Amino acid sequence: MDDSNSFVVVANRLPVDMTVHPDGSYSISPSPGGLVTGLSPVLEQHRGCWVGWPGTVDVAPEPFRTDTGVLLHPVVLTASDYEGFYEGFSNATLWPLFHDLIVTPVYNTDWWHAFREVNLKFAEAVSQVAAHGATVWVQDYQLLLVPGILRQMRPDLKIGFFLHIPFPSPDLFRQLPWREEIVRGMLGADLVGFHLVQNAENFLALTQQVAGTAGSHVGQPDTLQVSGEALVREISAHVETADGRRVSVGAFPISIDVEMFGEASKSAVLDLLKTLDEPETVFLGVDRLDYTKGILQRLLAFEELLESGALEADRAVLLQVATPSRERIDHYRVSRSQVEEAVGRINGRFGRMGRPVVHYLHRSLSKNDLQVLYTAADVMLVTPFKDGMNLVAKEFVANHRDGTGALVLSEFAGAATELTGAYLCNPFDVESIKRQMVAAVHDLKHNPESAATRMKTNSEQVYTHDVNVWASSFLDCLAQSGENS
Ligand code: GDG
Repeated sequence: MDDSNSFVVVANRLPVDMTVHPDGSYSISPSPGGLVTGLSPVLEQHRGCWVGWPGTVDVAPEPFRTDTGVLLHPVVLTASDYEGFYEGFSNATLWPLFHDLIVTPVYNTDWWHAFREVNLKFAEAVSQVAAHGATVWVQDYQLLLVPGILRQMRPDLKIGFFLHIPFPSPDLFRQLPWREEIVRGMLGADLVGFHLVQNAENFLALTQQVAGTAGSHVGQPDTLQVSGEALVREISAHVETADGRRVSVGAFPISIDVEMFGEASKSAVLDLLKTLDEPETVFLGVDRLDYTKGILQRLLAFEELLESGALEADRAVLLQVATPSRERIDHYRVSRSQVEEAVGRINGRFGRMGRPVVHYLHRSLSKNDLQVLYTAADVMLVTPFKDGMNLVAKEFVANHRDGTGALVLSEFAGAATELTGAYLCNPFDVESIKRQMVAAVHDLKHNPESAATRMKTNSEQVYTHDVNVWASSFLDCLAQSGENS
């Protein structure tokens, strides 16, 4: 196997689904997503390699090339790695901390050790496959330590790091018992990228505190200097590290592959609407079943609108797809049972035989089926308490390029900074969600021109800033970054 790759992506997951059969054999199928689409041209052009976990514990296939020539290099994780690194530190410590403590993070030293060990495994795998002077792009919160470890192992590499989730304010981040190691890990990169300027500013403020210039909270006085202000798709902010490197910091809002989210087949949409008994208004929610996504509050808003008569059960339906996610973690189980209890209650109160008001699926749908739902929906409900970006919102608006439909969007989703035609709500305030749902329905019915202008503003933004813009702007900035000060 060729092991000299000049462009390497490293992410927690490989872009494949691997199934182990009862006889011990396994099959692998590609699972393309936005990240894969955005990076594919670069991966293909540069003899690229993708390092990641194939999704099953204790076994992994040998490295292999995809049809498009990308080398997939699996990292083996044991069941105990998976528990401590993935379910523990990544998803019960970092995830809630970085989403502003919607639930309380757990600080567990064994998990931290597992996190360090697994980050070392990923860094070793990259070090093995990366050519001299290669560009390495590290993805997301599960691999926060990889840039730092890799910098020690391979000073010749150009290293970029992108965080897909929010970066919290320094006051919250400072709770983390291992805060200095994490900051040092991130600063191993030449370019650290976030979705939003606000996230980048939080990170810059934190590094200043590490340097002791803003109150000496974290120690190591006078080792880090911050200059400039974070901008979008440009680098003008830098952190000077103790070893004389200059780390660039910027905002690179992620987007989608617009080709994948055009309008669905008309007949499939008509079939669905017929199955639903031709409702006047179709509300839609599509989320991983995660407590950050605000699914319960959205259901409560729908329920209260039915209760007050602002919506009529004969005329409105809510379709909610909740993709199973992190199901062994307690808070996810609680969240699921709350959502399912609310679905049962609302249907019990307002449904008829053969005509529920909430259609709820707890499974993953094909991209095609998802597209049919997007096209059939009148009002998309995206109401997370906190979200790095939220691609579902962008997929829906790309699907409604003709100006039909309306988007109700949480002001705490990263996408709210770009989708200025959305009906913005505060997801902590059920009244605010209700108001914006009613406003969206009202405009669609009585003010269709205004609704269409809003929707076209949204879709234009996404069509002119797709995932290719995201990937190429990050990689251009990475190419310019990292000069010694
Ligand atoms: C993280 C950050 C950031 C959902 N259900 C199905 C399905 N999906 C797809 C959607 C969308 C993706 O999953 C979800 O992306 P989001 O961005 O909405 O949310 P997270 O999973 O939390 O992603 C987020 C993102 O990373 C990227 O940086 O935007 O803020 O939290 O693409 O379409 N896909 C299929 N069936 C489903 O049932 N096929």
